[in-house]
Amino acid sequence: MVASSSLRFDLKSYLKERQRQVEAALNAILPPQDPPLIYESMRYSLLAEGKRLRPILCLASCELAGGTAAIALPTACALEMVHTMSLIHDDLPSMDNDDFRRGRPTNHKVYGEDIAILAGDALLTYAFEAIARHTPEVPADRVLKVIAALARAVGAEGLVGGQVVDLQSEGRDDVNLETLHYIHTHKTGALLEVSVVSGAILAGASEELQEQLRTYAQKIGLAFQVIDDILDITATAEELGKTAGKDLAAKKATYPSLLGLDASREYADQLITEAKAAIAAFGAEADPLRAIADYITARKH
Ligand code: GRG
Repeated sequence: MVASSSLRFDLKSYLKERQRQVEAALNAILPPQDPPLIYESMRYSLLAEGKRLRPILCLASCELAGGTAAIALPTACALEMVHTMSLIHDDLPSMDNDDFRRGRPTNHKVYGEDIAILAGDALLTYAFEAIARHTPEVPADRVLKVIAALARAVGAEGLVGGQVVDLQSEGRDDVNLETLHYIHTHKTGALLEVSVVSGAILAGASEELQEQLRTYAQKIGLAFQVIDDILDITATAEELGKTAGKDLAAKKATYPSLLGLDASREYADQLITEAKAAIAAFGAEADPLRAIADYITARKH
């Protein structure tokens, strides 16, 4: 049962305020420095218009688990840095070869491939430095757990693994649901999962609460990707801030291509119901996470 209080929760204002908070923190934690070119390139993609979903999930989860947003803010920034670097590298000519991202030309289009690769590398390494250096008020064992969980989510067990299988699957017509599931749970789901779980770890959540939040995150992570696949077909490039129809053009296996549009939407709805069921034991303190789950299926970009 979903708490009725979530229906009264003002998600629009919540997201706006949290986006403002995260963007101010990102701007402060990564100011322009020397050598100017690399910092300019890093900031170009990091501060471009994004939903800030991963940092917001981290803050919300930390608060649900009894912590403050302040203790999770450096980790929230790190999550956005990792996410941004994955977008920069994903857009490179050797990967997805995309010209447009977050409503502007992709990083390599502006700075060249060499600097774009280095900007991604620098964002990735700085993410871990930011957590380690800027989380002094949290016990060191929790910070260490967050660093280990993020490293695992990003490497060959997570984003990198998902991206590799995605690249290997390109142009093949025998990609089945199992492979698609692997790609998405690793390429997209792993970072969303660690976003939620890291907030809980920083707050000192019990193992039980961490697992409830992990289930919530896994469900919304998959739903997020199913909706992403649907939007690639149904939304315009203007709405998406990136090229639309790319999956179709590349004949990529997607949930709509394997299940059909209607069944894909039903699947996303079912995942969101399951996500909310995982946190049903909580009251109004879980309203942000419930509302974000609903937003994932309602979003237009
Ligand atoms: C992480 C070491 C390392 C390397 C990168 C390129 C790569 C390996 C992985 C690809 C990961 C990727 C781009 C997954 C897609 C995730 C996704 C659905 C992105 C869109 O997220 P939104 O809609 O974007 O939250 P905004 O711009 O709003 O933040």
